Amino acid sequence: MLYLYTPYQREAWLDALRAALPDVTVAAWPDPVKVDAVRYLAAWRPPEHFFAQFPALKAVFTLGAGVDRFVERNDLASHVAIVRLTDAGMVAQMAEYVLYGVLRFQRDFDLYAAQQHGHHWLQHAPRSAAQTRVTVLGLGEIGGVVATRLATLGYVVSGWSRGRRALEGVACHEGLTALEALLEQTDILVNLLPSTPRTRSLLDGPRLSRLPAGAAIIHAGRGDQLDLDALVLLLDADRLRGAVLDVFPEEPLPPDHPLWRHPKVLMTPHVAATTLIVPAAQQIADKLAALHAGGQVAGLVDREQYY
Ligand code: NDP
Ligand code: OXD
Repeated sequence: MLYLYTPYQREAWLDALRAALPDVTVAAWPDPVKVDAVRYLAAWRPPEHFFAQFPALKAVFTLGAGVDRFVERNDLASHVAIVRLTDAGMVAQMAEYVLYGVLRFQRDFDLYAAQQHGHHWLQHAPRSAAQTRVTVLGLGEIGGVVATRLATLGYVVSGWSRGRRALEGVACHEGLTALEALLEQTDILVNLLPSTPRTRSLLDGPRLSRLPAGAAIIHAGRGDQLDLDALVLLLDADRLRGAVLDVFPEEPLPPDHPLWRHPKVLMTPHVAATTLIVPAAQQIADKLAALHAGGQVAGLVDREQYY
């Protein structure tokens, strides 16, 4: 049996999972269930202690790509597999989101929007893609595609990951020392990292200060990776040009936070790439079948690495 916990769109998830798993009994919280019959869970943000009630649990399928809210829970025994969504329609959305952000700064749409506001007519010298250095942090399922697509469009793309990666058209780097040097050669920084103990607070004041004057940030990984106070200081000092922010330490951001009104910031409510229910349900069904058959499962989380 597969039991579903989701705070969002419960009925749509139930329908999609039942359609994708015709031979599996699917039920959803808060409907009563025989807890010892539940082998699999499909879940997003369940309350504390939720997982502990299922003694025969084999795997949890997450309803998103990021697993930061799963790996550190103490109600998930270490033998229970955590399997995350891989792509399921998110890669295309993220590639669009990042491209929008890159074009905003490369083609000066941020400046022109501000000028329009002030009834100000001023043309800026164009900057080509080939003159724009974009660095993508995180070269996984999502970041890898984002980086190669930007390279195809002619941007000068560098990428950064934990281990060595090779991606066509992308100068790939790894390790913290490489990051410091990379930041100094970045016009637009794109963050697509998972939240782990090593990436939390990664983009702090000193690292942000390494970006060249006039650099911009597109931030769609996780909210705990970017120091917002340092960002505001650098924007206000005109050291940084602007930011496109999709994820925040607290979501929604408190109403009195200065970023809501910041003229150099475009904020979106964690929508850079949202889970598409039907392809995601099909993916969960395929992963469940592979797991059941003892095969390789894409998206199996390495709990030691936190992603
Ligand atoms: P993956 O696990 O496929 O990729 C993660 C990438 O981050 C890998 O390249 C990995 O390196 C790299 N990485 C991890 N830790 C480090 C580190 N310490 N130093 C350097 N690089 C590191 O994840 P996805 O691409 O599927 O997703 C990435 C993240 O995007 C998610 O975890 C989530 O936080 C965020 N996300 C945001 C969405 C939104 O709407 N804003 C939607 C979906 C996801 P290596 O290649 O060496 O393993
Ligand atoms: C995800 C997200 O991790 O929506 O899937 O951020």
